Amino acid sequence: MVNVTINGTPVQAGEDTTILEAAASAGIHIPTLCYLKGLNEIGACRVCLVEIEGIEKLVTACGNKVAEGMVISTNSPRVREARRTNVELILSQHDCYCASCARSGNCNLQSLSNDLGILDLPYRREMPVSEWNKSFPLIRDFSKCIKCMRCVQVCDKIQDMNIWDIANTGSRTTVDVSQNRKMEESDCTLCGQCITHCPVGALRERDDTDKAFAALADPDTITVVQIAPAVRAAWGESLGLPREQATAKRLVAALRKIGFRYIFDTTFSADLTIMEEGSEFLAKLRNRENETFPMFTSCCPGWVRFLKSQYPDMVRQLSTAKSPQQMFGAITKSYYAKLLDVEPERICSISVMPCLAKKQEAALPTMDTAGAGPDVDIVLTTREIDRMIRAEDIHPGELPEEEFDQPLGVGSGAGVIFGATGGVMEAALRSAYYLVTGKNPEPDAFGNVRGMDGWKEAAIDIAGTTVRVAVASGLGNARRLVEALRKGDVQYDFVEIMACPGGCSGGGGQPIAEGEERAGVRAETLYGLDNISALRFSHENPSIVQVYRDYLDKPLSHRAHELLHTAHDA
Ligand code: HC1
Ligand code: SF4
Repeated sequence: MVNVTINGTPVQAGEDTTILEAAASAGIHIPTLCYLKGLNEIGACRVCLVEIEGIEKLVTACGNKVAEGMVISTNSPRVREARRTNVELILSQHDCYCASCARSGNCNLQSLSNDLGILDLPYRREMPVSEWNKSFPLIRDFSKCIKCMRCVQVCDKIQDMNIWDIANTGSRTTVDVSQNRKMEESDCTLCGQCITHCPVGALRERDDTDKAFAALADPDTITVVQIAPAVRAAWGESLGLPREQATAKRLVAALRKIGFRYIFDTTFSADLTIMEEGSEFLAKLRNRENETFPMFTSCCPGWVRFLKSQYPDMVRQLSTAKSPQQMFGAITKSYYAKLLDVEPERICSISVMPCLAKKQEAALPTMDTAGAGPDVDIVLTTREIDRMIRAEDIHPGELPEEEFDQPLGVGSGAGVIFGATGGVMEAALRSAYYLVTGKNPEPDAFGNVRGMDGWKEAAIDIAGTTVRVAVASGLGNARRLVEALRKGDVQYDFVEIMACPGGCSGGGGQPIAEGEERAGVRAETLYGLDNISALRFSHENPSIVQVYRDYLDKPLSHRAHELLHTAHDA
């Protein structure tokens, strides 16, 4: 332990502690902009400058450690002036049109410059202008980039994709796609982690809310919405709703108020995925000698994109089951169009997802199974649906909860936990156990694949057969796992991978909580919902039983193959 004084207060801190952490431990807040604990501690923005007695130069609090006897000031006149000047210099190269920025009201730079009372911009310079293909699901606005390097670090260190790099020099320095490529030529997985870690509005998703409003305004169009599992754990965050109020049913009420006609639950088709993928896995196990293991889950389109570009020879190990989003779209434009007795062309199928890669997945040419255009016409992120709610001046906290429509609005707790890392595996094992033994396991029997660890493994006994499973989230972890498989260091039968750390609950389309990782808290909400659900098994979902009885026949049937499976090689 070392003893220091911060702003006149004696503080004890461990030897390896940064000044920033030592101050925080004493309740003294030092503003930061580029800092991300453990990931970006490079002091690029120079906002966390502090003064140390006896040292002439101001130093960054994030990049310097405490030492015995240090006398530190975080708010001396020199510090205040330098901090202010540094923020003014950052603003000099930043497009400050806050009113038209996706991050307005949720921007670290905006609040910082407000807090510092910066009311003039003394150092304005020309904004860099660069071309960007705005039809790509991920958009960079160079004029808003503050070169904090967070996107570079997240993409390199967490996702191991190295898509971003520093470009140009001097005052023209910026961050751009590495190796002089266009974004659409890169291997970007569209995980969106660079967006959720950007402190300003330099990165965002393509906005598709105008398409949704256009569908709502067309009297001939029937809008059918599906809400993804992880959205229910996060949608209220950026609307200021407490967790208890931000329920799925209150989101249903808000969407109905916007004017969406039928509102369903992706947990229904998560259950359908379990039936198909679980049956596929069991069929592979029965034919073990002729199959390649492990089988990989295929519901995360960021992971599917990753595998296609990084390990194309392993794409055939993906389950052929489509993701719940796409199964839902295919069922909507076939079975549900029949139930409504309308032409599928009249249906606009809209999904609300915690994810950007889902926008690209929905646009794949193979995802037009019903022959009525894309099975999912519009994909909106959680952030976009929140924006639509705000645009309509709806205050969900004032609305009573409303039920999902039927029959595609019923999902089990097993479907709900799809939104957390390990959830797909756990849900699949619950039903696989039933399909093999004819009996339900304890609903929590496979809970050992829960938790936020990036790479988890378990050996599960199903009627005397040991099934080796693994679960990874975050693409850096996915790469380590795949490399270990290829080297023969590990052997698994079934592997779940989600591109985003923590799974969909930490998805790149979720509300942005500056500097905070919310995936774990959101996952707890999902496990809580599963725990209190009257329905814990996908195979017991009455709507699933109905859709097989009336339309699909049985898992892996001819029609199920046509609608619910794909080769993933588009
Ligand atoms: Fe996900 Fe999925 S869980 S991919 O993480 O399999 O996006 O929430 O909707 O499709 O169900 C996302 C979440 C989501 C699909 C399901
Ligand atoms: Fe990297 Fe993901 Fe951002 Fe693409 S979306 S640049 S893979 S962090």
